[in-house]
Amino acid sequence: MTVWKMAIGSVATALLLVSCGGSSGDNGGQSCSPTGGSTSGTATQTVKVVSDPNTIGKYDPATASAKVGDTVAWDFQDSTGVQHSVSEDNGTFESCLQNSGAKFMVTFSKAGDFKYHCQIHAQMLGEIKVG
Ligand SMILES: [Cu+2]
Repeated sequence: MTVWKMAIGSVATALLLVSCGGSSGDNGGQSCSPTGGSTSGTATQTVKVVSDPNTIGKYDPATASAKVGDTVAWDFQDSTGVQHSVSEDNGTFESCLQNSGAKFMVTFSKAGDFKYHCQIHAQMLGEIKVG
């Protein structure tokens, strides 16, 4: 985590000022800074972020399992032009709103069930079970 904080050092102050904790999705992503992940790396598995006629968007698969040390990539592929985010319920990771074509990768260093959602679509829910 220390390395990541150094990487975003220049925006850390802004992050604190707006307190974008990612817990409730309080804005349109304008002042959101991604945290807890990266945009490049080697993933052990991929979750697609795609459109869905009933829920406006969905994670595919919605539930995935991983081992400690695995890296999960979210591949933003909503061809309808709608933005989505990957926001862990407790703020462990936060992609902020992204357009199709973006990637967000998270390496899980401890076991647990990591539930996440989309900032702007309440019905978009996903979970990574790490064990
Ligand atoms: Cu969404």
